[in-house]
Amino acid sequence: MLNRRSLLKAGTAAGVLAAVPAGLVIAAQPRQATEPTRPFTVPLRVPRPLRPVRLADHDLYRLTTREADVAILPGTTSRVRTFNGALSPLIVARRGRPVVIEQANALDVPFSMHLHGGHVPAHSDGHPDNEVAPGRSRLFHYPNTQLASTMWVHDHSHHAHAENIYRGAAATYVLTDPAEDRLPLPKGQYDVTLQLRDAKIEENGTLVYDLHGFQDRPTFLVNGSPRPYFEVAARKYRFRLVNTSNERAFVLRLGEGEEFTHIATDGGLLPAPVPSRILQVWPAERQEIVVDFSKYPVGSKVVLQTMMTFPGEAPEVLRFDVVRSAADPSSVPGRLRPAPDLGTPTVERQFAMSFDPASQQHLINGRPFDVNRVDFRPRLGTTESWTIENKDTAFTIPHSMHPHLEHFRVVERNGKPAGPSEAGLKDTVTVMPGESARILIRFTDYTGMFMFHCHLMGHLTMGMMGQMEMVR
Ligand SMILES: [Cu+2]
Repeated sequence: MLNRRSLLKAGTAAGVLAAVPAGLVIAAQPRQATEPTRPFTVPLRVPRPLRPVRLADHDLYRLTTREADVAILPGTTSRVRTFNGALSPLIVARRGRPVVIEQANALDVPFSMHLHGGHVPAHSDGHPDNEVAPGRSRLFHYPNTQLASTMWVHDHSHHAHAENIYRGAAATYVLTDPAEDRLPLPKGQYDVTLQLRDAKIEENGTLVYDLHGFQDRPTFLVNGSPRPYFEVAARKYRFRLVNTSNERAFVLRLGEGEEFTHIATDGGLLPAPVPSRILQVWPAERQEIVVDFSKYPVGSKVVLQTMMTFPGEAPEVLRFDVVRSAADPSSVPGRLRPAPDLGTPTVERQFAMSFDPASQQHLINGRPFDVNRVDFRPRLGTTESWTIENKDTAFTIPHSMHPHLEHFRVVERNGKPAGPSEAGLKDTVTVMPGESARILIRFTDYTGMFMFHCHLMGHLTMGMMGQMEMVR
């Protein structure tokens, strides 16, 4: 029998998850007393891209990881961990133009920068062996040879990473390329990054962190603002959603269940747009959509809400206020980017994800993370087939798999072909209890040690990680 304490340690609430595959009902519970703000009183902050130092062959950014007092709830400030003093900063990079980030660590904990979704050499991947100690600095090299996509930057120092992410240190990293630029998708001010997450913030502004407190984070933040509103023109927008939560999944619905267009996932554009009314965004995932506000009269207010909530939580995430008309030369073409051919797999691997109540650890193939163990060694130039099985039917805990370095394709869910919304490149796949996913992953050029892990940060902290060494 699972008691409350072990459930908290384990991962999530059964009743909540049961709603996901079964049919997604709107939570209609009363407002929770611990939620200190009313929704839609704060405007959305839209980050401007950080300005690099432009050198001959790369763009240089200096990011200082440090604490800062930031206004989140109206009338208060919250002590958070940041890059350069701000929540949700944005870096925009260009395919073929390398980025170098000099990270100076002014926190009192180690920090190891990881570009989530980045195809980067091992020395710049944020392996726990490459932690930047307090008071030290280090260069991270991002070659940007991969296809356009929305990525994000967060800590990967083992043990401190969950708290560093929770306390706010998360940057969005958008990579553009000429092929995507040529498409008539919404651009400029109509292309907006939205970091989504949950938090527990007391009325005085104190941000409360508890490794096991995932059921008590009732305040939803978008780019660091609590349930904000965003004034939009009556035209199409591209939204790049990045879930930077430790454990929270967002199951998003627009207005009364109106249609939007799903255009991209973790690794960039889908082969073709997918008309959608529901969008799941699991921790660390990116999902991109185009919303056409021209169907709403000026003066309309359209609420984005999540349909998977814990009891007592308000479902609202963000409100779009349609305040003006505007010309709209943008469109969503019927073909976006061909699905890459990852080749024929010659190696098969199984990954059983499970929680062990005796040791209170989360395990992959029965073992917790050990930095002195290499779990396997993929050969460069080969394609592998990985089957990820979530064995946690007793605890109804979702798990995900995030291999560093290479994107993959989800080819099967529970033995059946995956759907069109998973037809593009992914780097994080979530698997529900008792279910499985099969992915194809091809190892191309970089050798060295890289991590793979569940991206529910509590699970990762409690052991659900391994390492693979790419070899020639
Ligand atoms: Cu997990």
